[in-house]
Amino acid sequence: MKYEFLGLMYLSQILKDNGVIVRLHTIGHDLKQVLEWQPDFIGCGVMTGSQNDYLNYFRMLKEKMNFISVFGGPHPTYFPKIIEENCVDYVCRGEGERAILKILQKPKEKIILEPLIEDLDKIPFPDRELLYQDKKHRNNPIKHFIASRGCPYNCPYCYNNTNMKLYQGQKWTRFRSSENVIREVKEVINKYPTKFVYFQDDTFIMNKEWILKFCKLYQKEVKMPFHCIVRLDLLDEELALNLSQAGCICVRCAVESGNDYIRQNILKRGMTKEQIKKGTELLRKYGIAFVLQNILGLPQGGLKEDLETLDLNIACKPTLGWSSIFQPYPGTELGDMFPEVSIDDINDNFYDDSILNISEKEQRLRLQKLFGLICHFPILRVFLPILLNLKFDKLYKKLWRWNNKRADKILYKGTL
Ligand code: B12
Ligand code: SF4
Repeated sequence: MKYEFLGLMYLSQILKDNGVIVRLHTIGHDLKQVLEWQPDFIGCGVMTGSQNDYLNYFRMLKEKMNFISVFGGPHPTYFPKIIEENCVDYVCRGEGERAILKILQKPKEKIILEPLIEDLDKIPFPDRELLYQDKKHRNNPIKHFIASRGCPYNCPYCYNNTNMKLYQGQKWTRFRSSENVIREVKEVINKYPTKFVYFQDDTFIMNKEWILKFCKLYQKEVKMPFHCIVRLDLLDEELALNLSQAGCICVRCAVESGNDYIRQNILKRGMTKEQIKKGTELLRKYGIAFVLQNILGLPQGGLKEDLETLDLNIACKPTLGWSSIFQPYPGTELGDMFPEVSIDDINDNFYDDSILNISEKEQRLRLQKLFGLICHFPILRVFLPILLNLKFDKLYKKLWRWNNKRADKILYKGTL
């Protein structure tokens, strides 16, 4: 686990505050301990792609002991039908802080969806001890945080859109106060080895007033290098300056497609090429390293459109040009355009293959592997028509890994 699973840590703190004893178990590790401990409840946070691993594991556990199982996290949120599985006793849809306490009372209803918590400052800080008992996590110099919940945009390939529908009539996008976030960051820095702060918010700069205040406070009170995710159309001179002064040394931002029709009409990004280029110019001007994220293999386009994406990236000179292959996630607007795709067809990686019957598939899968390398060495661009037809897939995968590692060193300024 390179990432910290904040959702579970948030729930653990809520449970501990309510007198519950909580332990972390990673599937496949120290099963004997779980069997000896005999917990009353076992919960899991599941993302689409790994649901069958969890179901199989819980089936095995259920054969060995009695306990109540609780399935939460994104997958059960969007696919509550998982309750029909014998090994699933409760499903928590959406935010778990209120739901988990309700489930402890063993209610009759089996699918729990509680209203959103309006004031995020009221949520206790995540229980880091849960994860940091493991030295590898404790000593990881990069510590993760989240300052907001939700995103106001409506990209049809993203589950954010699905959440908005789930919580219709409630305020989906919410922010913690800057003071609250900074208090948590300081607590973590003082208690655990930390050299780098990683914000995993969907769009960290969506509220200009909030982010400007945050930057000032962070610069004064924390000063540690940090990462966040930005939308390039929201970046302006003032924001880029403030982010860089506060210590933001790297960001991730999505271009998604270099083809105007696909980006604007299919992916509904609401972002022009000019805005993308201007945003990246600002990042370069203020010395902020950046990863550009892209989606290749969209069925509405072919290799030509994927190459347009590459060319736009090359023009933006990213620290890392990064791309994945389009996955039609059922339950998202774009995913539902492919009813032949079942949720069990989706695997947990979107790099190696496309489950759709896309044109020029082999070449486009190769382009995904070579994407970052060509952005870094644009001189290779002229050789692409040849490179994409060579069956050097193993080599391309190695180059892809090498280039990601190279970029990580720059992005995190040697903290890794
Ligand atoms: C960081 C992140 C990751 C990290 C770590 C994930 C993690 N579990 O924390 C990594 C890199 C591993 C990751 C991987 C992927 N991710 Co991701 N990721 C995120 C991101 C940006 C933040 C997660 C986070 O910390 N949220 C904040 C916490 C507080 O919320 P939470 O985790 O949802 O937890 C709350 C509830 O879900 C619930 N809950 C969670 N667990 C449990 C357990 C129980 C028992 C209960 C009762 C409740 C409960 O209570 C929590 C507190 O309210 C989210 C977007 C987002 N904003 O949430 C996408 C998101 C979760 N990822 C998504 C996707 C698509 C993926 C990938 C499939 C991408 C890919 N193809 O590679 C993979 C999945 C790999 C896999 N199958 O295991 C989708 C979800 C898709 C889905 N249907 O599952 C999201 C929602 C992005 C989006 N908007 O579409 N991801
Ligand atoms: S901006 Fe990002 S997080 Fe927000 S809806 Fe679009 S893809 Fe999802």
